[in-house]
Amino acid sequence: MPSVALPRRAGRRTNLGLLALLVVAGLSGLLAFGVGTPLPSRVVAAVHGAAGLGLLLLVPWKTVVVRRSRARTAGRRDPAVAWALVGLTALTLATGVLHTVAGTTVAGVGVLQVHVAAGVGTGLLVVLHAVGSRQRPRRRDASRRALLQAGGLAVGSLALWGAVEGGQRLTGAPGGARRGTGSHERGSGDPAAMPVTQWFTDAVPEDAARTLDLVAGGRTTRLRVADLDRGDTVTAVLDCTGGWFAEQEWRGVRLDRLLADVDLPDGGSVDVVSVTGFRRRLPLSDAGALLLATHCAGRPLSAGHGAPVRLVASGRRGYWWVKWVARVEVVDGPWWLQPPVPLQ
Ligand SMILES: Nc1nc2c(c(=O)[nH]1)N[C@H]1C(S)=C(S)[C@@H](COP(=O)(O)O)O[C@H]1N2
Ligand SMILES: [Mo]
Repeated sequence: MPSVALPRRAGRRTNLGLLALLVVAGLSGLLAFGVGTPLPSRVVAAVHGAAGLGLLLLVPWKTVVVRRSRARTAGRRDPAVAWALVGLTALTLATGVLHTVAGTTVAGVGVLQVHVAAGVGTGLLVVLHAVGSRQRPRRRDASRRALLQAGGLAVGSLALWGAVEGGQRLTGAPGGARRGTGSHERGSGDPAAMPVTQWFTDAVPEDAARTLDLVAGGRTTRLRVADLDRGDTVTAVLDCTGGWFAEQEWRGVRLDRLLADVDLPDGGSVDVVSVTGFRRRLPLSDAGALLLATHCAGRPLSAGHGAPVRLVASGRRGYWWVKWVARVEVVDGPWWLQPPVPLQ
């Protein structure tokens, strides 16, 4: 019987290894929504992929652990949570890999949306499952041997991730051309081919604003959208957390130019608010890198892409790029005083 060949401690270590990988995968997955600049997003995506794939390395051991504990605790513990956890973990992993190799949608379903939902569910079940089998930390968990095993698991996970990524590049699979964030290219230089994407809380409005209210120092100035095309251009990558990206040339007015005549509070922020109510707050210190765009690739924005004016926030993920902007308001408060992702 295989259980004889597996010492007790190995069972405990398998579980700890799985827990560690799940925690790292969950945290790096959350973090992936927050980073948009090349190096940090590459590191976070690599750690996320490796932690997920690393779970596969422990499947043979976990199988033995489960068999043994079933024999020991037969009928005493409700296995429903455990099996739901297996199912959701498998779904999360499968959709993660599917997104990597196949792209953003399969049969009309957003693969990454399913991945995120299944991942959140997995996180909840991990908590339930771990509470049911709570363990105290033990001296031996930090023994030389345990640390070597943990290091081996980390190296093995990264190697598996490297093999998947390298394999895609060698075979010319679409996943080989992904950006560091893990996103697939969709419609660079061709806005018509770029997806129209809303955050799960929002929809394309029937009527977009014709004017933009600039609120600063207690005064509101109503600007005509036509006056916002001042010829400032920036080439920037829109990278949606739904798993696609596109590079475009955007044209409009840089936010620091728009605010040139305004008294700006030290350490203040700017609220960029859509007609739909969708909003993001950004630090004023970024104003030189932010653009209110009326044009994309030399043509006026389409309704779906935010006409008549949208925010272009280079280096930030897509949900910062507020579309259908109706109000720009300078505020004293810090930018981080808001939900980390849009909730309205
Ligand atoms: N008002 C508003 N702006 C928004 C969104 C939204 O739902 N509402 N979605 C954001 C997200 S998540 C992305 S990825 C980009 C998508 O821009 P696109 O539709 O022009 O490709 O718009 C951002 N701006
Ligand atoms: Mo997005």
